[in-house]
Amino acid sequence: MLTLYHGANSVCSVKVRMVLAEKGLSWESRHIDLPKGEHLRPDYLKINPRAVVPVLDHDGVLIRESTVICEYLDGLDDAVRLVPSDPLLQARMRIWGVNTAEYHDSVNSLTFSSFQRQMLLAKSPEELEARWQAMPDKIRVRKTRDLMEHGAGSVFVPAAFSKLQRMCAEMEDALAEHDWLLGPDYSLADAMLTAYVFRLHCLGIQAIWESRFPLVTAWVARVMARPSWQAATAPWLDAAEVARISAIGRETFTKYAFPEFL
Ligand SMILES: N[C@@H](CCC(=O)N[C@@H](CS)C(=O)NCC(=O)O)C(=O)O
Repeated sequence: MLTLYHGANSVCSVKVRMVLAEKGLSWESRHIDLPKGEHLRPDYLKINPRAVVPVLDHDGVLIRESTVICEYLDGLDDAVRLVPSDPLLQARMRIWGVNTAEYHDSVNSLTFSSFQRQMLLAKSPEELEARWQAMPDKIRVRKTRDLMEHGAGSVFVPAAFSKLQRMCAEMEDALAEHDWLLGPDYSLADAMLTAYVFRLHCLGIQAIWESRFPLVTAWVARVMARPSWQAATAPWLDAAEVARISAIGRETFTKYAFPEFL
């Protein structure tokens, strides 16, 4: 049995849910409420001492790291194969996988300078202090605090926009000759990248690609038309929540320093 410890609106969780949907695998949900800090509780720290989601439990064996989980899931059956068989395409797919660490860090900066900033600012000083104390990664604590304190004025935000522009440029290059990132066939690379695009779409800042990357814009329309987009997101984030996040995202990023992206 497959059980996924995941967060409703966590990009890394969306990434794994996207692959589960593309593969048509059935799974059980163990929802971890990140805003409430459930990932910092002792029982979850036994599942993942790094205090992050997602974690896959396959018949009692735990697998961590979303990119690794995605490839693991693909290997479970042959009905739909998302990992290409050609070694060169596999290498290219894994480069996308490695790059997701940077994409994640960048969307995380936009997330915690906008709607998750509001979630943190609503907490009491005592609650916040307890949260910082419980987070095992103290560098992450410093970054999150900076984003909470300075919002879109944080030093991390222009760096994030610049790296996300690079992500789009890399995608535009890859899409020059085919519809999908590795060629004519949809693959794990497309499924993984969809999660980051989903977050930016939720934040209402699609202009990052719509302003200058036509092939990425067409790719986004294609991934949004796949049933996996709805399956991986709709049960966990209703339209009202997406509209709320989008309003905050637009407000945060137009008000400050980045009109060229919007
Ligand atoms: N490299 C990890 C990153 C996991 C990660 O950072 N997950 C975020 C949600 S997308 C999280 O759990 N954040 C908790 C926190 O920020 O305290 C992966 O890809 O699985």
